[in-house]
Amino acid sequence: MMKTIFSGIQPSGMITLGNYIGALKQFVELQDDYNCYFCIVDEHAITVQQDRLELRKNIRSLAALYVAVGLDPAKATLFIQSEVPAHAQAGWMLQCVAYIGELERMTQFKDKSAGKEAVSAGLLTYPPLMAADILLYNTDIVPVGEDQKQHLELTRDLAERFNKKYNDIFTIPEVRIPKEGARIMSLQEPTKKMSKSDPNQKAFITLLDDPKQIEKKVKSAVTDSDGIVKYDKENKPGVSNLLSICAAFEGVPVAEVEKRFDGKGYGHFKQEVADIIIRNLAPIQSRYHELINSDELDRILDEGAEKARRTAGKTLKKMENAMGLGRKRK
Ligand code: ATP
Ligand code: LTN
Repeated sequence: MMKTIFSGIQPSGMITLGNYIGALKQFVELQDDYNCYFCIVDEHAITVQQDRLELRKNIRSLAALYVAVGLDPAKATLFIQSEVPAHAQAGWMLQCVAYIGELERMTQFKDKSAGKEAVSAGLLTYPPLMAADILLYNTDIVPVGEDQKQHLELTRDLAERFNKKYNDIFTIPEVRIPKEGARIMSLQEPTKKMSKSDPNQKAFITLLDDPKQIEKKVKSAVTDSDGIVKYDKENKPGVSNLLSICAAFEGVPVAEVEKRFDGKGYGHFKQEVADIIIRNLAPIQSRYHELINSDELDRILDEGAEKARRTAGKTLKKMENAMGLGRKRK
């Protein structure tokens, strides 16, 4: 039987090169060989305050990007998390299986709550909801960027704990992290990951930035004063990051890109990096603009939600039966 893949991206801002290289690009590569579900996890996005209209816009934009990067709705199920109520329901059940201590140890929680006064309870209980997303589809593999590894480990722990305590119903999922570009760094602080909710716009490139913006952002990317294009993550994080971006776009090892710039200065290097990004994003952007206001996009999302509801509903019933909720149903 075909194995199942599930992954999600938060509509918490414009999709960045980090999201593309770490997640979306893998999704496209996997869709032919797996039964795929790709979700727009809007319920995860509201763990931090979102503007209502912005959130709506970002949800639709992410949906259009899913298709524009090459996901084929005939092969992969594309849907919005909040349109499949089983996620929130299963998320609650898994919150009751998770321990506060293990949730407090999550680095994403620590990073996002650091220095804040009012931290939502949802920010802490985010991982059981993510576990619900994954486990509802009997997922075998979860393609994500490096930063999600810890959440995946927790998902496996929760699934195993549930299987042992209640009934053996969950498949234990495996994480899949790309070889190149699993962690694209901020262009302004290359020791920090590129993040779509970074308040500094110059820190990230979005999939919808125009050529001028891309060129400007790459040219102002923080590097070093060596003047040598060489991959050295420790001592040259900025240059290494730009090399990783090229390697990921071209699907070649970093060493190969590095060789091409042997003896070349940063000015030349950055121009080439900008050109590679612009060239690769152009077809995505033109498809995006065709889709964004189309009825086709709504049809895709309606069908996706319907299919997701069917699969998720079956697992939810099994979970309710295992835990003894409500009355026994088939
Ligand atoms: P936010 O800033 O709102 O936390 P984000 O940009 O970190 O968002 P997510 O929606 O949390 O993005 O992540 C979606 C997917 O993109 C995940 O699989 C995540 O691992 C991947 N991803 C996010 N940032 C990067 C990055 N800098 N490099 C590689 N992959 C990334
Ligand atoms: N936690 C992820 C987003 C996410 C996800 C998922 C990823 C929510 N549910 C299920 C994979 C599978 C993030 O912050 N990037």
